[in-house]
Amino acid sequence: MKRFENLIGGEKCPAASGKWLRSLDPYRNEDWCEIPDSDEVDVDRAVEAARDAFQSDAWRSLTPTARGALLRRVGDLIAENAERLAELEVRDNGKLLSEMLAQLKYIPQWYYYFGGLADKIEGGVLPIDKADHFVYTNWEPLGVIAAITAWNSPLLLLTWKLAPGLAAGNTFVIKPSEFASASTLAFADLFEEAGFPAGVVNVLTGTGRGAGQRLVSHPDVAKVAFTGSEATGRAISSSAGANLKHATLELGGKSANIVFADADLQAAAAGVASGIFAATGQTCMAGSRLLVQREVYEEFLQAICTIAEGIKLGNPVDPDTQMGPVANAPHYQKVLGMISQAMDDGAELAYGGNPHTDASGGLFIQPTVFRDVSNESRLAQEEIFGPVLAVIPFDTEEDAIAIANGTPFGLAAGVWTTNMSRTFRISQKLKSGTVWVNTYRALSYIAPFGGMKASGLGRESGQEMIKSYMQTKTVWINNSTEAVTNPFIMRLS
Ligand code: TXE
Repeated sequence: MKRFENLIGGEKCPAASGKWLRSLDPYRNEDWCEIPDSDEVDVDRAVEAARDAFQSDAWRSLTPTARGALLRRVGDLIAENAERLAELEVRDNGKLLSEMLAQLKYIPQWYYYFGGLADKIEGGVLPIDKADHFVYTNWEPLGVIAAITAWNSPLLLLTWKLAPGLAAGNTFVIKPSEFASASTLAFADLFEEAGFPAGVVNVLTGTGRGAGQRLVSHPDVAKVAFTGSEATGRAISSSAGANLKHATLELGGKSANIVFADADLQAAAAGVASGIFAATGQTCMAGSRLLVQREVYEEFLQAICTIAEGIKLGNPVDPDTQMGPVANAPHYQKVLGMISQAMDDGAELAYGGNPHTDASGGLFIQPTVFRDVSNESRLAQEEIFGPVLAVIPFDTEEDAIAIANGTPFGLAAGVWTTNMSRTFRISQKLKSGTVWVNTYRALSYIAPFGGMKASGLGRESGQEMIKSYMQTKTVWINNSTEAVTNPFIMRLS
């Protein structure tokens, strides 16, 4: 079986304990590789390597312009290795090769963008209110960043942290999800190939309990950048708070796609299907609630069920496949459990609801649609992270806003309408970090992304985000030749 190793301080190495975890190919439903089962010993070594690299001349003496050049070089290497890395991701999480390859081809843009930004973060000279003082600010990196990622899009989620964080001058210890670590371990090699000093980018694999917990509470970690479940996000936030660390948290969602009767219904149906069935529904931004205005409710529901019925499930590397398997065995059981829970709670199935079996033995679940769902039900309130859509009718714009905002989450929302003034009104009132109008699942390195309420803290991507990996320093220089007037009171004038 293929083995991948940690990267710590520039050295490829197994876990100090010699233990390995197996990783599943969810399409073949068989283990295909082993990754190190790292523990506290490995975490401590990796943080030490990152801390030493942060303090080293090799990293500190690089000008921001030189760091930017390294980021652009790594972007080129990612583009050159896109196919190989996408294939590893697909093997580990069963998502479509077409989707993972499209991500890999776009990922370099984050490195080009933040590489370009590295030497454009300027401090300022302050027009200070004290005579004979020269006061300036500058932006400094935080130190060692712990990046903890989920299994659904390992390299994209990592890049959202790594590109701004490295551009800002930090060093990293990365712990990918134990369910899909192979691509991250292979990806990390590209940084040294690009010329980053050893120890700037370190990766170790292992479980949340075994490696993750120690990493987020390590005293030499300055910030935790996390993508994953709400429950783990809360645990990490508590730990970061108790240890006074910075944290950004990209958590789950229960995003609403809102379809008004005046919408282009054909375009809306395609957008709604992409929001919930693409990636087998395993995206934080999944549009897992569909709100449809009552005049077009039956017609639109029918259109969605027809799309669901026509979806081709199969081998994720086959270009004709539209939906791959669920990424791992515990998650497969969880999604099926939530479907049967919804049925026990009285939800009415409009399509699907069962495992889908084929000769591969893969972990397939039918695209599933529930109709007339109550927004108070668990089906409408809890993130399923699978191809399961809860359809809810509404009458007025106010109803739609109340239903859309009526969950603990606030990651994204989709609005389908041809009424432009409604577009502005509703975008202001939706409590979500992103609002897509007449589109869905659009992302860019230029556009901030992240959640309100239980969907997280902080944002990723966009110019401002580089500063979430930095802190300000204020320097006061007294030019006066006179002695301090009164040493026993604060200098206020
Ligand atoms: O996520 P976790 P899992 C949802 C989805 C899924 C559920 C669980 O519903 O079924 O979360 O998935 C690390 N300290 N999402 O188990 O547990 C862990 O090792 C430090 C939504 O994969 O949140 C992994 O690297 N680290 C989501 C990462 O955290 C810890 C994407 C995520 O694991 C830790 C994925 C701890 N105490 C799943 N516990 C989204 N919103 O995109 C775990 N980890």
